[in-house]
Amino acid sequence: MFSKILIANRGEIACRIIQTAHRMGIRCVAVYSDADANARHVAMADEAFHIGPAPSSESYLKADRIIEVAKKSGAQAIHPGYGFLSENTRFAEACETNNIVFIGPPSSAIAAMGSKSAAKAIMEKAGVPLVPGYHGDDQSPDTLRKGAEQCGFPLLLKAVAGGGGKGMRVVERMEDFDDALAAAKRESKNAFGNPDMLIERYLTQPRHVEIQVFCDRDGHGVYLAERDCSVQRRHQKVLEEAPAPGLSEETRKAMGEAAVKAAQAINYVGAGTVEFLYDVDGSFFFMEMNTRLQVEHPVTEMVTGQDLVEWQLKVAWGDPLPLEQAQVKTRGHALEARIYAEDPDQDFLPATGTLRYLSTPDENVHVRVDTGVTEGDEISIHYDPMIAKLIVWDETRDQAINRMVQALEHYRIAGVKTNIRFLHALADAQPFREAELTTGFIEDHRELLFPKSRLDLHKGLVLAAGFLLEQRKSREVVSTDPWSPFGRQNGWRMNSEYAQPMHLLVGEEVHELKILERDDRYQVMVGGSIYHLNCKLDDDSLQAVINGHRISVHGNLHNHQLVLFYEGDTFQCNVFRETFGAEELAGEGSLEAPMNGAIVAVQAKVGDQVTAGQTLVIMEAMKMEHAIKAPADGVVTDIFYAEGDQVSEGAELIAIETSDEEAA
Ligand code: MV4
Repeated sequence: MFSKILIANRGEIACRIIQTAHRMGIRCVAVYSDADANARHVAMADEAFHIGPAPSSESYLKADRIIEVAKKSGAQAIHPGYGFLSENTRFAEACETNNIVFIGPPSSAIAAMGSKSAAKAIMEKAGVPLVPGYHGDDQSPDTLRKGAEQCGFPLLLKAVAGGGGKGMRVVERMEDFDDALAAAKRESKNAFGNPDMLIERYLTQPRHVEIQVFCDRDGHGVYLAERDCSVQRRHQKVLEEAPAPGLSEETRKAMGEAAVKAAQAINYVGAGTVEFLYDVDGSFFFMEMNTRLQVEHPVTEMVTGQDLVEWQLKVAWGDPLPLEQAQVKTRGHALEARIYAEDPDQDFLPATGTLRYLSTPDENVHVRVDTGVTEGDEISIHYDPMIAKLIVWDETRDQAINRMVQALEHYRIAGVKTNIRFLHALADAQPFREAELTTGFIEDHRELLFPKSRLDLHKGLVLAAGFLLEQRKSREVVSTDPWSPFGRQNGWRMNSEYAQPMHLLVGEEVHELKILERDDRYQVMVGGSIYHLNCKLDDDSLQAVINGHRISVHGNLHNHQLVLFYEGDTFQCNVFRETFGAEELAGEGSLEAPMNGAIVAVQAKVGDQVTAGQTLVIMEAMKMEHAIKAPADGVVTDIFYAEGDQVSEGAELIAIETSDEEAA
């Protein structure tokens, strides 16, 4: 077996590969960009080499540099993971030329699947079912029109050079065909530099079912069950599962055998996926073949009990397949949810920021978390915004869904917007439980997938108050930090008859709460209602009883931003200092922007002598002004922004050298 391999990737897949390699006693070399110097995959590897700046075009896509590192480090093989160089024929060739094993198929197999029409021709010859239609070289309008007539309507025009849903156009009637063809050709010429089209019968309610295949160097092939990846959004997979619900044993076998034939037709070696469109009547048609290990491979691992990276390493080394077809068994049901940094309420706009609080569900036989990040890491614009894959397993699909819903409730992230609440709604939606799986699922069930908040406003406010009060109590005892807002003496008097005010900003509205404390119980008055609150905080976990209803939430307070986590949902508010006046809880002690916002004023110059508490910069964010104050006496050494600049949360605004530092 190899003794040392290089992983030409980053993030969760690099970590996942290293984990298996280490279990097999193989050393791992990582590569990293400027942005990833402190990344988890670098820390996990035995050694790591810097390969360039943050943009992947200057780092993870630099084939020559990576091969150089492999040679320098003595790595015998390169695992490309997915994305980046994983399906790049020139990279696979370059490995071959340099006597480095490419842990993937031969470059000829990657090339064979690169063109849709060539792939279809190969599959047709191998006897793999194709969607009826036309995929010939003759692109004259007459031939295409004849192809359309034979195919029938509705039909789909697909760009030969397209992929991932790009360059497709539905045509409903022959009368529309000529115009649609001309438009599709123009688009494809612009987008892919190739106007060629193929024609397929359009399936209106298809499912995406794909087969995991594996081939060794002796030409033996097996299939390891299938995955249903129908739940997608704009051709991005969101939830995947194995096995595909409702697939008959007969269809499974026929599809599996067709997939192995497809792989063998191109002399495939290693892990591959053959994607099929599966129609309601049980028929299936070849769509495309992915010549890499896929993101969603863990669901296959969970139901087969096999480690696919271990299989890849063995096959790449030249070993025969670990199992024969008859030995491949599946058990139970697995689901995978992709946790992304994105905002479902803003059309899934990718989100960036610091994972300032990150708590993951416990891993066990039912729950697996594949991730490449840890608390404090940055989600940047440079790479895919996937934070983690959450994978669950149980004996039945229904039980697996319950596991997923619960595991999502235990996945808590603050600092970056995520799709966790959306995934929770999706997994818990009745049509999903009933396995109403089609590629239109998300579009067809929008009303279920953007639910109202799981905490009503008053309950959220009362819980927020409870969290803040209990956290302050616990910190009063231990805090010796003079800058801690919890160490302050003004404002609160406990056990007094005077109802203390508290101001919480939710969205754009400030809510005033009045709180009375008596014998460790609180009375919270808000919006004319009175709530009896009893609560206990243990680290970040709050057990509260509100008017006789026991409820538990987790919370994270960062500067003045409080996030409560409840049943997969979050409740967020900003906390004002409890004294009257515009000052807030946060500010002092930090020279960082407390949130995304704009600079309103800079009240210091480089070289100024400033005193503790002096306002240096004023920011506006979420309709409030925030004063950034000097934490101690010192001299301003740098100012990083000017009036009118937009800054993101956590950005250093100003640097001061404190008098202590000077003395030291
Ligand atoms: C189709 C189809 C319906 N009929 N082909 C989209 C991505 C590309 N690889 C193939 N795709 C489709 N091809 C025929 N003849 C519907 C889709 C399709 C789809 C397929 C799989 C997963 C999600 C999808 C979402 C929209 C459309």
